[in-house]
Amino acid sequence: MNRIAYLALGSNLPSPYGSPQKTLRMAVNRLEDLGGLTALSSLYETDPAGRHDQPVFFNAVAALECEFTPQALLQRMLALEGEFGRIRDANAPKGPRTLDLDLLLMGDLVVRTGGLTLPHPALAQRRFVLTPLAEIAPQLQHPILHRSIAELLAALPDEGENRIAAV
Ligand code: PH2
Ligand code: MG
Ligand code: MG
Repeated sequence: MNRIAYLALGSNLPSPYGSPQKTLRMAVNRLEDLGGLTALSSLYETDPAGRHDQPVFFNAVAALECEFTPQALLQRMLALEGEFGRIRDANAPKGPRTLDLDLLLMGDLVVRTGGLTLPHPALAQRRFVLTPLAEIAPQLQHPILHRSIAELLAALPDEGENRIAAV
């Protein structure tokens, strides 16, 4: 059965494919090998959240219609991150990265396993995710919070770590 998966893309370091902006465009091309791209947000320039001593981020959200289980899709996303030069530093969990691909939502699936939590646990707190997601799917319902993406974005406190601009 096909489902729509919503994926967050982020980059704040150049990858073998070039600048963060070029990296995200190339990553979207590669995502199209995994399913049908049904929507893509604008690209946003965003202040780093969580750790401030790092370059600005570029973020976007894509909707991908695919047949994979969430675990199988996540495996492919992690392989793509590696292909784009992502090095995981256990000591810097919120540090700079060439490419970050996060699985946000997949239909109304709720999953809690060691390697995967759906919906993404930080989804409702992150302006750099909710803004692009609200651009392509404002009425999408969060299957646990039972709020739409537009409602979650409107409920975010307007303080700190919040500068976000479409580029
Ligand atoms: N990702 C993080 C930590 N902080 N800040 C912004 N603006 N955008 C991100 O994608 C981001 C972040 C860890 O995944
Ligand atoms: Mg992330
Ligand atoms: Mg990630």
